[in-house]
Amino acid sequence: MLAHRVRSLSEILTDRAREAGGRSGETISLIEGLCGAAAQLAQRVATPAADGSLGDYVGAANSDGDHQRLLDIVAEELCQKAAAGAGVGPYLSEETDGPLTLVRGGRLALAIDPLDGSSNIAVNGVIGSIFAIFPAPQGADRDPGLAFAQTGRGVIAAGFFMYGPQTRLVVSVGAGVDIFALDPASRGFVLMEERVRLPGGGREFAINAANARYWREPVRRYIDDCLAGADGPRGENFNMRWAGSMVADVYRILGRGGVFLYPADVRPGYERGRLRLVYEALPMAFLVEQAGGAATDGDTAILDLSAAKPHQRAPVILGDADEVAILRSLHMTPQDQFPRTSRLSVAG
Ligand code: AHM
Ligand code: MG
Repeated sequence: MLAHRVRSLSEILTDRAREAGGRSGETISLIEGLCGAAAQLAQRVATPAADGSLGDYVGAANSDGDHQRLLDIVAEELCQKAAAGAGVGPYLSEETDGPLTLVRGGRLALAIDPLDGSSNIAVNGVIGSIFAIFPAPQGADRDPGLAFAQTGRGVIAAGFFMYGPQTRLVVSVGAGVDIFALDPASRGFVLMEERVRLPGGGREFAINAANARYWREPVRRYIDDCLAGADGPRGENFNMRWAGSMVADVYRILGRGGVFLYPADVRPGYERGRLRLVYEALPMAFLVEQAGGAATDGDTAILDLSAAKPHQRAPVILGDADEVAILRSLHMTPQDQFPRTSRLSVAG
């Protein structure tokens, strides 16, 4: 009998890309390059620095006005180097002022949040790197921003690394979602779970409830109904989780369902929520759709959105398709005609 041979990340992704009907070689090389960067980053995160300072601010503000921490800069250098090594043309990162051209004539464009959840660094919480790969359109050498003005339907592949108890990669090249874990000894990523599907029926929501007083009515109503639990219109108890790190929340949702929300609210600057469309919302929406879930900004499917500005924000509601449909229906309801309960809104 033939011994069972473990398939490598590249073999699995090659099969998936064939299934998705896309060109695969360059995309898979880029994902492998990012795996190398993530392995180095994971090692850096796991190693106590002599000065204990990975979460320290280093002064400069990034594109969004957030002050950069040392690990933000380390992550950006590793990711940008990996992208250039894989021949990426247009490159956009949370840490760059705008789109760059790394390699002229590069056929792939990379959008990346090199270090997501940076407020978790100092508390040894889960952090991650989120990426989306697009085709570089014609004229991208002259204007790399063109690559990131496509809607999410242009995404060829997306994924995120999660630096938690284990370092994991959640990735899709357009034919389902697979999860890999980093083996620190070999520095290789081994398959953990293939063709991940949201189980459906999740009864867990993730939202920063400290912002409750700023929420608009649709979100307030949805969360009120969840909080009312078995005594309320939903007739079931809900649980709440908020990791402060989108990678950890989305990872949990891929495993056991539920919804994640970072909605628009009435605070100045939060009219389109907090998360960035191109390198946070689009890749997560791509993964969640590939796993059978849904993602909306309240009106439009996230993957149908395109960015007018590279660092544009988008309200994000993603997870179980049924729950996302309830939230969308609440958003579509004129405020003066609000249904008494969200259950009524589902029923019609
Ligand atoms: P970052 O890229 O600056 O770390 O911001 C994104 C993070 C997400 O991971 C997380 O869901 C959200 O910000 C948390 O925001 P808040 O601190 O408002 O709860
Ligand atoms: Mg981020």
